Amino acid sequence: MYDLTVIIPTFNEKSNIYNIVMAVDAVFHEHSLNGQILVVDDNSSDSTISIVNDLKRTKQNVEILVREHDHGLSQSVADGFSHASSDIFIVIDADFSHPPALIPTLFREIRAGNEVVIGSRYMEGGGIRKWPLKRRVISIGATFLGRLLFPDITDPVSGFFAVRKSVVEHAPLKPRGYKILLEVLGKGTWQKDKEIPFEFVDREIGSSKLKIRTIIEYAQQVADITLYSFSHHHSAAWREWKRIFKFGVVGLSGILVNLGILYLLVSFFSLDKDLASPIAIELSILNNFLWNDFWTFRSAENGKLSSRWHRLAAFNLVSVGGAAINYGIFLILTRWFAMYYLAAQLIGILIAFSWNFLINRRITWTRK
Ligand SMILES: Nc1nc2c(ncn2[C@@H]2O[C@H](COP(=O)(O)OP(=O)(O)OP(=O)(O)O)[C@@H](O)[C@H]2O)c(=O)[nH]1
Ligand SMILES: [Mg+2]
Repeated sequence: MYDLTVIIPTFNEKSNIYNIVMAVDAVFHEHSLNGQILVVDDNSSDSTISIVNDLKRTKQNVEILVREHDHGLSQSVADGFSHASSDIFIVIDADFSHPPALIPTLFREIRAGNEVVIGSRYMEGGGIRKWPLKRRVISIGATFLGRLLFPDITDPVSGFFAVRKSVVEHAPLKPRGYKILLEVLGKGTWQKDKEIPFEFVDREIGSSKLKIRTIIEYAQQVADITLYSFSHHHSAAWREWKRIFKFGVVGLSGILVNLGILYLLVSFFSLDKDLASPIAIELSILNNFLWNDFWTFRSAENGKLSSRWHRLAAFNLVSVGGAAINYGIFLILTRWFAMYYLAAQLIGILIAFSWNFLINRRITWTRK
């Protein structure tokens, strides 16, 4: 039994495989880690397999799994999970895009109680070197979709991560495409995660395998995880649906507060309507803020805006923006598209609601 297993998926990596295995093993030695190296190869047609077999003669901790069916990166990593001889898995590319030197950090963070530890390109301190614009745009799009499901995670599609066996052991992974991490986050059982920044370096040697099909498969995967979360309430994405639901309930309560106060001010305090309305609006924003802060996002770590006053200010600004969006959409739909005014207002409300939730989730109630 090893303390950890480093899983290296490979397909035609003859120019990298020797160096990456040696580099990972050197890190094990340097940090006195009892680690296994598991190469999961999709029956490469170059010499990748024989190079690993040569390495195995001198290094007992090196294993290779050669797959002959169901070719694919995610499938290979999932097979690696079930063949590893330890309880902690770290996945790393063969082409030195991910720094082996971070392996001990990922391992330590898992030991410290995190169940998933992600090497992030998109958090402060992380980055991407030498990527053509097209790759950047695709990656940012993919990350955006993934972040809708896991808003606290900056890089839910990273290929460099550590995970405990217990997270994936019973998970009905349906691996396809390139984004095995998203599948792990969506179907696995976990509560605590952590991200570590790193700089992704584009491969120097060997060829890239990104195809247009990859993008389609990714969209299917996001849809599949979304459906899964509706029926599996232990999943991480379900935690997010609960927040959205609570945010909606709070929004409805805000309407009652808004109308109630307006009525009180006008009927009982004989206040001028034009003055009473903005007061009622502001008090309903305050109502919503308090409910969201104490209920919807009670368990949020509130890393970025740690002071409640700052969160209130942010929420207020976002709400004013939401109201402007609501009104703008109302005007556009009724004037330009001659839409029935109530339908136009409803569409405005729904879009403003999405705006309010997404922006507040990113700014007001987000972790550091
Ligand atoms: N087992 C297996 N490994 C794969 C497959 N496709 C890619 N890999 C490996 O997965 C890792 C990441 O693949 P890359 O081709 O580097 O993907 P990328 O980093 O998105 O793209 P480039 O670096 O630009 O080529 C590398 O170690 C590849 O050898 C596959 O179908 N099966
Ligand atoms: Mg690569």
